Amino acid sequence: MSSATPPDLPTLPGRIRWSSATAAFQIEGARTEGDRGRSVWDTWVDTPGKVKDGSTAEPGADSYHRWTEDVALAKGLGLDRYRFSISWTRIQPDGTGPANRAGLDYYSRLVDGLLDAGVTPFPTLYHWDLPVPLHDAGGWTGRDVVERFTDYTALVAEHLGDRVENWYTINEPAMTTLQGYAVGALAPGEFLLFDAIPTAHHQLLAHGHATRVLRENGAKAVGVANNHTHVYPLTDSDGDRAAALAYDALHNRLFADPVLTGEYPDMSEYGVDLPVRDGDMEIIATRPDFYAVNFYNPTTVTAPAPDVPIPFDIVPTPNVEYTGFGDEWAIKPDSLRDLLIDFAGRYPNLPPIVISENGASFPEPDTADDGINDVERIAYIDGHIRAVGEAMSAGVDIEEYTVWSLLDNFEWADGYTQRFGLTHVDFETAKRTPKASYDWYRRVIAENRK
Ligand code: IFM
Repeated sequence: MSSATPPDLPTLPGRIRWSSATAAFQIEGARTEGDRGRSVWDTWVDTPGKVKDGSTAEPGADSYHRWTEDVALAKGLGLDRYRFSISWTRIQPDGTGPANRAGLDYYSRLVDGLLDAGVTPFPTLYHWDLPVPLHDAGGWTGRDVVERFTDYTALVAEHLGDRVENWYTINEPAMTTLQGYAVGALAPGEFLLFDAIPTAHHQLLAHGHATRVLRENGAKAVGVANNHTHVYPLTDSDGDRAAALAYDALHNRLFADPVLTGEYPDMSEYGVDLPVRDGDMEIIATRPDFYAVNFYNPTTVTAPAPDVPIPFDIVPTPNVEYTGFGDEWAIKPDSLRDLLIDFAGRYPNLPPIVISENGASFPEPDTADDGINDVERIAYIDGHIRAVGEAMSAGVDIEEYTVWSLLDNFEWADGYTQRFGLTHVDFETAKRTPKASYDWYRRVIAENRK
């Protein structure tokens, strides 16, 4: 990766909004404070061997107590918006019943603080922290969770809807289905393979119902944030091209098609029926006000060996550099451009796109006494902002770009081994130190406002 900051700042061919993101479990700490309940991620971190470095999210960046510092960081960047998530277990500790006052008050203070700082709050209702009792009742494999999520949405919307106009419903349903339920790499750690596919339907249905509830409570813009990847066959062989189509269907189309076309891609070859009931598809396909794309890396696949039960084999993307995750996370900004252009062609009624996450982790020290000159992160973000510009020039309607993340934080099963922040966090002291990328992103935002 580049060892020098690019000489000129990336500028886009039109005006967009600029944002940066975090998520509750990854930054808040304060696990039991304010009567927060337990989520599947609490179970995960309490299970020996599940988190790479044996760490927990406690106190982590401790944003529950230091949120004013984080609002100041968002303001200092000149962000239009700050994307954060609301912890279901702070609002309903057991996932049902009346709202917990302390939880509502915490997010209320955060929203007011952002508004006072001139930064628009853009919360996500669900970023993976499913309350344990709901998991015990079947989690996203069952249909009951849809009603529970709708009730939770109503509690939040009734309390914050007077000040929050823009909402993400669910973050990365694809990761919950594929990593959480199919292969068990993330909480809740189920290994259901293709039997995980119904969890996609229940999350998307929950998104559809939440959209209605949020709009009834005055929301101006609602959408789901999906994780997408541009899929490449390793070679031009028929087998590799078939593998690429299969992976594209499972990672991208399974989650985008229902929202944007009202239909699922054909999943019959996996022997799984999606549990669709009358009326579900109309609810899921309620037109979102924007379509949110979390993008990090492309995926290269090849045909699987004959005795393998899945129709693709994921292999390192060749001839590129990689992030701190090694060859699992290839750096290929033009794959973002190509994905966006493909989506605009694939979905004729595509709403405006919001890039709701984009960023990269690189090895960095635990302390930042001498500052952090994260030129690799700058090069990564620079390349992806330019890719957004190229997609805009090709006619794709893009209205927002978001860096993941405002802060170093708890990277799920990878604990603190992967730092994504524009701001370094010393996890011993929770001290925040803006990195070189923070100042660079501030200048990018200012330059693009000229
Ligand atoms: O940290 C995660 C985030 O919670 C969801 N999207 C991807 C990020 C980096 O892995």
